[in-house]
Formats: sequence, structure tokens, C-alpha cells
Amino acid sequence: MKAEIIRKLKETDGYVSGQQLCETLGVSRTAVWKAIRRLRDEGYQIEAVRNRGYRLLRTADVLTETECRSDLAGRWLGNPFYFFDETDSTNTQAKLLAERGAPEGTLVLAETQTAGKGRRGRSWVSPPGDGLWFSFVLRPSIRPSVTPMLTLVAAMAVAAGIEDVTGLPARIKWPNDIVISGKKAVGILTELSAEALETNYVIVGIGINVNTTDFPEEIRKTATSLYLESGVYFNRSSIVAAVMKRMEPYYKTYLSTVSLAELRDEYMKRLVSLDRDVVVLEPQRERRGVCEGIDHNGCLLVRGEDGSVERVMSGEVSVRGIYGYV
Ligand code: BT5
Repeated sequence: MKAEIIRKLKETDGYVSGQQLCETLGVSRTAVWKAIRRLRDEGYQIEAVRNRGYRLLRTADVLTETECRSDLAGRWLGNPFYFFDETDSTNTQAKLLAERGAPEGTLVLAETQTAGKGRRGRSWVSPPGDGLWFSFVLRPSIRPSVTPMLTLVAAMAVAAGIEDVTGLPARIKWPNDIVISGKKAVGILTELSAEALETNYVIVGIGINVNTTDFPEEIRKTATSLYLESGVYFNRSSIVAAVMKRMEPYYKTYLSTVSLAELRDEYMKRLVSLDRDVVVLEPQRERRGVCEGIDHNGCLLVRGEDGSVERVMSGEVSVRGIYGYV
């Protein structure tokens, strides 16, 4: 009923009387009033005027360039800021900007992506209205071989930023997912441009399902959103700002040693696979073991059945209890 009320209010330029809402929805005035109150709790600003009815002043979360800009003000990460109503992929756009010399900290955000990218040619579902799809440019003076650690640093920032705003227990599924209650709420795609031993730039792309209420069939069982986990709609621009705010110091700490030495303990607290059974999926074989955390270089430590510990540098790792693996 709430959605129907919102639709009706959005359609109408002006006031909708309580009587009209009762008739359209076939419910009592009290039921309408209760639904309006719940909508207000969720962040919708609805004006009620005697003898005229209800009018929508502001939806719960309109992602506007102005609002994002104001939430990002004063940060180096998030400036300059590019906002698209629609684009192919914010990673692709950030890459184009970086090729043209965009500075470190450049942020690209889109309300929707028509060709959102996952890893290894997979796609990322990025509809308009309820998610956050953004990418930023980094220009670290580090060897290309150590840049994969930036995915882990970004994962820490996303998990912490989400927790700051929502209070939800965000966990990291190494290397690039954030999971809540065993389902994927966030994906991270890091792309590198480098020559021999020199890093030109790194693009960190982040997709967060914020207020999503439903997913396409193919990911319905494995995907979740901050709304689905909490029952609360969140303001998207404050979540981007919280993630950027967390990323700045984590990035600085990482660069100070070019290792995860100082971040490792905190990372492990969020690592969903810690002490759990995992399967490392490699093209030729599958390896089973128990996850013992990560090392200073961000490799996943897996103790195999024979007792030896392997360092997994990249790839697909299934964790028992996550995404339906039993
Ligand atoms: C990822 O890849 O998880 C990286 C996703 C990065 C997306 C961001 S959005 C902003 C920026 N611009 C881009 O074009 N990309 C980045 P991977 O680990 O390969 O996971 C992809 C898989 O996740 C898909 O094959 C689906 O199974 C699932 N998936 C797709 N869309 C999803 C969504 N919205 N929520 C949860 N799972 C999804």
C-alpha cells in the first residue's frame, strides 16, 4: 500500500485528498494515515493540509548531483566529481577520464549503468533508483604487482562506511564482495593501467545495492540490499560520502608500508571466511581447506587437508554457508 500511495502522490501535481486515497486503495482513512506515518519514518516528506489532503515534498532518496557534491565537500577523494544520469559503466568512464589526465580522487557516479561490469566479463545489475554505482581514480606510486591489495583496502572502506551509516554487520568475502547475512550486497571491480614496473592509474569501481527491493531471477537467491537486510531506506549520497571518508585513511595507511601489515587485524575481523571451510576454484582443480585469514600481501591463507598452508593470490573462493554453498 505504501508504494501505491507514493505512486499516486508522485503522479499528482498538488494535493491528493485522503478520501481519494481511501477510494483508490479501498482502505480506511486510519489505514491511509498509518501508511503515511510509516512513509515519513522512511524519509519521505509528506505535507498534510486540512481540507486539501497530502502532497509529496521530497522522496526518501533522490540521488542528485548537488546532494552528492555537498556530502563530498572537503574530501580529496570525490573531487572532481562527475555525475551521470545514465552511462555504460562508471569504470569505463573513469578510465577515459584517467587517460585524459584526471587527477587522483576523481569520482564518477551514475544513477544507472547500461553495461555494468563484474570481473572476468561478467555483468553487474545496475538499475536506476535504488543502487549506488561509482568508480574512483587512484594514482599510487607503487609497483603494478601490489595493486590487487587496493581491492582489499576498498572492501574495508565499503564495509566500514556501510556499517557507519546503517549499523548493519558488513562482512568481506575475499577478495571483492561485501556480504550481509550470507548474501552479496556489494561488488568491487579494480582495474589497472600499467607499464612494466610503473602504475599509471587504478580504477576502483563499487556497486552497492542500497534500497533495492527485488532482484532479477538469476541473482535473487544470492543478492541482497541494505534495505532488505534492515527494512530501512537509506540516503544514497550519505553512503558514498561515508565510504570515501573511510577510504582516505585506509589508503594512506596502506601506502605508508605498501602492505596490509597495519590493516590486517581489522580486515580479519570482517573476513567472513575466517575459520570456515572453503573451496578454491582453479581452472584445473578444486582445493578444499580451512581459511586462516590473509597475509600482509593480501593473499588468502588456506590450510589444506594435509596440514600445509597455501597462499591464494587471486581467483574464486567459495565459502561454506555463503551464496548457497553447503
Ligand atoms: C563483482 O564482480 O562483484 C564486481 C562488481 C562491480 C560493480 C561496480 S558498479 C560501479 C562500477 N562500474 C562497473 O561497471 N562495475 C563497477 P564479480 O565478482 O565477477 O561478480 C559478478 C556476479 O555478481 C554476477 O555474475 C552476478 O552473479 C552477481 N551480480 C550481478 N549484479 C549484482 C548485483 N547488483 N547484486 C548482487 N550480485 C550481483
